[in-house]
Amino acid sequence: MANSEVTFIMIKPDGVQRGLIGDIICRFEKKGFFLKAMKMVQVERSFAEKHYSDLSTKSFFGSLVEYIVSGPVVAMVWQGKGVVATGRKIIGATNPAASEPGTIRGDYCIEVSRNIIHGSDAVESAQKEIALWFPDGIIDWRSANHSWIY
Ligand code: FUP
Repeated sequence: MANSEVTFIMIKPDGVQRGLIGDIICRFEKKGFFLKAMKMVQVERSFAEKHYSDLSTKSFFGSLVEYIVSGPVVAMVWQGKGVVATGRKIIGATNPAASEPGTIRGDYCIEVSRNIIHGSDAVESAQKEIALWFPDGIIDWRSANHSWIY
């Protein structure tokens, strides 16, 4: 079913330290997406390297991994119709200099290396990332709001 699409969203260490967790959750929730899973965790270097394995040849890979392991992150699974693409729109462009005001990155950050949040870029990568971050699976629940959103 289209409205069962899921994406992986991570609030990075700077987003956690700056007290932006509530605001970020609020934006996804008010849109009509459902929070399916959430945990706060500080990951090991090898885990961060696995999450960002597609970027391992990039010059910024080392500093990106340093950044992700520097403090706790909030890992979440959000569900809803088109949540992967719409989630990316809510987040804004990778480089905050190019993110529109009104997006999370457009409103709250300046540097690409401190861009506070991650969102899966495709349905397939979302599946991969959810399996990596939530290896024990997630609770299968359906919000009572479902019939009001759809
Ligand atoms: P995104 O999908 O928006 O997270 O973007 P990428 O997968 O291309 O990049 C992952 C992360 O690498 C970004 F969120 C921030 C970091 N990055 C840099 O630090 N420098 C760059 O030039 C590009 C990305």
